Amino acid sequence: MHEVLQDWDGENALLSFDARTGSHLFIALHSRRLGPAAGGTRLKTYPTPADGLRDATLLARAMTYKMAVAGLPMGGGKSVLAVPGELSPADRHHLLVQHARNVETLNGSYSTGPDVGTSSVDMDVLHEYTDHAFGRSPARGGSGSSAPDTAVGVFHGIRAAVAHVNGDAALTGVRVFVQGCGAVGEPLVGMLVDAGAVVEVSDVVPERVDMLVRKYGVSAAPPDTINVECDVYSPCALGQVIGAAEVPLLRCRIVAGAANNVLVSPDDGERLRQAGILYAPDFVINAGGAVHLIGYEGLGWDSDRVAAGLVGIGATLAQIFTAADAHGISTDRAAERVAEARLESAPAHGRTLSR
Ligand code: PPY
Repeated sequence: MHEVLQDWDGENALLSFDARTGSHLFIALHSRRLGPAAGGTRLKTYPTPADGLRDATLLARAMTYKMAVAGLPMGGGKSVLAVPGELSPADRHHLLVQHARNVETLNGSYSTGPDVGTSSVDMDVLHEYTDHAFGRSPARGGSGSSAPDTAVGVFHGIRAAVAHVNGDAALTGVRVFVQGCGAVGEPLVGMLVDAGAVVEVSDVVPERVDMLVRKYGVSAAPPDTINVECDVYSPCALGQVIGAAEVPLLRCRIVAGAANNVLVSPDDGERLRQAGILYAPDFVINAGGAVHLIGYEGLGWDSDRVAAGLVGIGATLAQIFTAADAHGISTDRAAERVAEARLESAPAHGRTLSR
């Protein structure tokens, strides 16, 4: 675990262990340069506790860059609840309470929200013990699931990428492979089909694939394949799907999906560029969830303002694609430069949320 922290450039990490459930609880607070840190709580089983901590630290860094590029006045953080396996409802509740207490000790320098393995209902539980949980259910005063708006942001991003490659954002007849059809992937499939795209889907849960095939008339690819011939490959499940071994297998012109940390390493961005594949940087294209949560709950935006923020994801990507071409660098690097410029123009010391 110390090695994980030595390899990381974040501000602070909170590590604890819950004996009742055998779970490790991690909060990684990467940067508060642009405001108090925020980022979701991921609940999942990892091969080792150090893998969970590494995931938290890398995801927290991605949140810093996501907020910076999206122009949101927040820093980056992320939580990981590394569970040994499926928990009983009572144990899961217990673990969430422990997590809420940890969040509360940070006094607002970090706020959480839903992520892979957690939902609005879990945020309702956290909120009983801390004020610093975004994404509660509407019945409990929250803005509800951010997943549909994440899908809207990805949809705008796919259009921007198609426009950059084809000179036209129209999706009619464009072949899109959506890998992972959960809370974000499914609404994305619906929007793509409505826009006339030819959609192929895959998921680790066969019933989900069957449902989408019936509901939208899309075709199905086996899970774990990435060499699907298409125009746009849209990874919407877990990250780390594109490494040195995968780039040569890809049969697409564009990679544009909702998953966090899609690339195994930053070098993979350059590998994609050299392969002639346009990559929509994950922390730019998947910012719709953050726009939704921070917009509605942190900044008091109405739905028109949030919708404009989601459209802005496409516009920002178009600028990043153009800048990458102009400088002969990967789109990932071009997006990092946008984030780094915003971060460098901010005061060096983190601020705490005053409300
Ligand atoms: C993400 O975009 O990956 C998030 O974690 C979204 C988020 C943003 C702000 C607070 C909590 C979760």
